[in-house]
Amino acid sequence: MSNLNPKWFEGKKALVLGVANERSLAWSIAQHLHQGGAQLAFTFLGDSLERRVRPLAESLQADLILPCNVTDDAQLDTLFSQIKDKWGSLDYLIHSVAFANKEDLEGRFVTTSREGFRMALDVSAYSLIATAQRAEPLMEGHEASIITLTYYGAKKVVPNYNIMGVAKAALEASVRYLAYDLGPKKIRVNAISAGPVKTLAAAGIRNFKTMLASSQEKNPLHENISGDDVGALAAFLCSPLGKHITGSTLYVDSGAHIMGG
Ligand code: IMJ
Repeated sequence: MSNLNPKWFEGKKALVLGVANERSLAWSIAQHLHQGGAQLAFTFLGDSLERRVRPLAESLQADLILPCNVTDDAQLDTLFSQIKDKWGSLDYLIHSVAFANKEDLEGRFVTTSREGFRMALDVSAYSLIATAQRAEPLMEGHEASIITLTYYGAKKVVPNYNIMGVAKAALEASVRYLAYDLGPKKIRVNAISAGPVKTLAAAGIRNFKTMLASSQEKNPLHENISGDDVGALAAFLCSPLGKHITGSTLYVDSGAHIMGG
């Protein structure tokens, strides 16, 4: 793994939401921040993810490993009060959380239920607002950076992405409004739109292997991306090199998003 200045994140504190296993994009970002000297906190949802996340977090000497269901305001309050008690401040928030019901990620979008819409938008989009509003008082005066993960299905139709496309569109718009509100406090907010990577979020998706092959064939670089590419961009955005970038959705997709026919 290559990084920027190896000392850029010394004394910086990062909260990482959304590590599920060693393939998670959030994990690649955490590794890059750790390599630059950042101290880390991780969250997990439920016992089975705790068993996966804890050893990973400990391997980077994480200061905090805490439970967090992003749909529960009380759990979010507890999370941020524990961050405040331990660190007193926060420099980076990595939001890499999404969920839609399985039945809403296949078949026809037109059949999406009210509850399926509510669930996908709550977990995948509102959670950025909910975490940003609690991070704000800890980030003030820290040239802080908030990063979330998105996907091209927010912009154009990707078969089966369905309600997640709508949730990611809401997420990308939220990035702009949050960037506007938090800008005066020097808190930057950006989204990374990653090309397809075989993570847990992609497991079980029909024809994902075929999709990876065709995306490689069609993108300008003829290469798929890796988690490490996402970690590198996140490190850039958190570093002083990214100090005037806010409200943006940046693509790490080997140029796939520029293609028309
Ligand atoms: C997900 C669904 C359909 C097509 C997809 C994806 N493509 C890609 C993804 C082409 C790349 C992965 N992705 C970008 C996501 O945001 C996935 C989110 C997701 C995945 C699941 C799977 C298991 C489940 N709910 C989920 N909710 C969100 O039950």
